[in-house]
Amino acid sequence: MPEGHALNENANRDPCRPGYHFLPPANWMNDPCGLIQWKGQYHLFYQYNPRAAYHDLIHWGHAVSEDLVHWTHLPVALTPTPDGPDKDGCWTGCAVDHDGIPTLFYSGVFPQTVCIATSSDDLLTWEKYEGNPVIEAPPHDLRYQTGGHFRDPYVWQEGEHWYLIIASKVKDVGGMILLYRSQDLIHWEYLNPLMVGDIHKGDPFRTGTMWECPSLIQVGDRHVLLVSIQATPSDHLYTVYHTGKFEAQRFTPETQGILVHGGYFYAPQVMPLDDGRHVLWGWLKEGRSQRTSEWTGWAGGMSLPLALSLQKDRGMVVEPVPELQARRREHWHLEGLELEPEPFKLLEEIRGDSLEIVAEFELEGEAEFGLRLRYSPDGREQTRIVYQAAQSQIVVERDESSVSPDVERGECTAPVELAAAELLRLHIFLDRSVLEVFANGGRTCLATRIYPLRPDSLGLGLMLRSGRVKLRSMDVWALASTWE
Ligand code: DQQ
Repeated sequence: MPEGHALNENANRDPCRPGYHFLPPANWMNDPCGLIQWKGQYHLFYQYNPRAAYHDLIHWGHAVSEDLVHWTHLPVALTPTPDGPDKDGCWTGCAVDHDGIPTLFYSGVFPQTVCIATSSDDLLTWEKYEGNPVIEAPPHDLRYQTGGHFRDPYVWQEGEHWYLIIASKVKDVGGMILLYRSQDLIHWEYLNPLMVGDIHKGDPFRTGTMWECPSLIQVGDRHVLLVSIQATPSDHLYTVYHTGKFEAQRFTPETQGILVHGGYFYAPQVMPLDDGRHVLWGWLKEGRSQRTSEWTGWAGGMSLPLALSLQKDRGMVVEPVPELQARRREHWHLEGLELEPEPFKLLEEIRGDSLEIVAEFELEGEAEFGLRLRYSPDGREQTRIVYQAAQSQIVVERDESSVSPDVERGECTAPVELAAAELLRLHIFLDRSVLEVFANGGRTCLATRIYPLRPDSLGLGLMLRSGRVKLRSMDVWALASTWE
């Protein structure tokens, strides 16, 4: 095991632990950070407590991949320095290439500050800047309003300047992003707020009390601003995107929306790839108690790598990268099936807890239909992915997803607007306790968690509640785990 990691045998015995999503060897993980492609390799850093399965004394874990699919753990990259500005944790930040010198920006806590570290051995080991912190507090005039909340720096270069945005809040008003500028990455000049939220606004979504993990990327002739929204320190709502223009130190938003629905995907960061793609990962939170996480010895995982792009109407599209097809193993294909109302029948030949499903449905009128998965032979454990045409939404119904009393239940929903006669196309990834659903080419994404306990909760079937629906085609693959 590389330096700084610890194993916990319980983690590998937990049947809910995902097999093909990126996870640390054990213990706690939250935000991806410092994502960078360096000399062709993909480097993933993440918020990490290597000692226990809860958020405490956060380090930066580190892994590398040649293909976005298989990962190798590397030594822990950043460890809090006793008596340093990061003595209580190395929180989220980013990575930049500073004329050939890999440079990490991260949040020192407490108080919250901006610190940097550089590497001279291709990202393997990191040296903290002796003058840390490079920004020691929010701008003086804003100190009272921000309450010292000032974290998650994100840095990029434009012309002869470096820009930095950082998350904050204005007391009783809402979240805020602050903009800074520098020529040397050490001395930073505060410019202005880039965006301020409104805690009273509920439409089209709530914008919370505090913002976290901002990032700004250029996609074609537009910019995309990602912000993760916190309602209370323990209530992470979701990540929202704004498309628009960043010009003359101001961001003018044009469209906005929730990036991934469901309530379990948070704090994503984008890795710009050499081939021009923008690939992002988000933290997948747990949906069971901290007590269970501590018992099983692990908590938190990374989403699949998702490619972000913009449609002509500036709508956001987020799709799993095609490299993931390397995981496909056994394959099943079905086509031309009229869905039938009860009694519900399983697709007898298809079973699994690690599956990829691509399905296309033709529907008439206000149909309600979908799939059941992780289905136990007696139906006591099952999770349903349902499309409700009348409500133009997909719903993941989790009330019976586990016989365990210690799991979050209820519905996770996401809007899916279909044009007249448009097919419903679902792309589903199931990885034991992780369920990610992409509808109609990534126009809608939803991520959620389920924790079936029974080893025979492996069934898959189609269901119809109302209307007429034909399955035009369905492909299912069993997926190999990360370490195969
Ligand atoms: N998690 C980090 C913070 C960030 C939050 C701490 C978001 O830097 O604001 O681990 O999950």
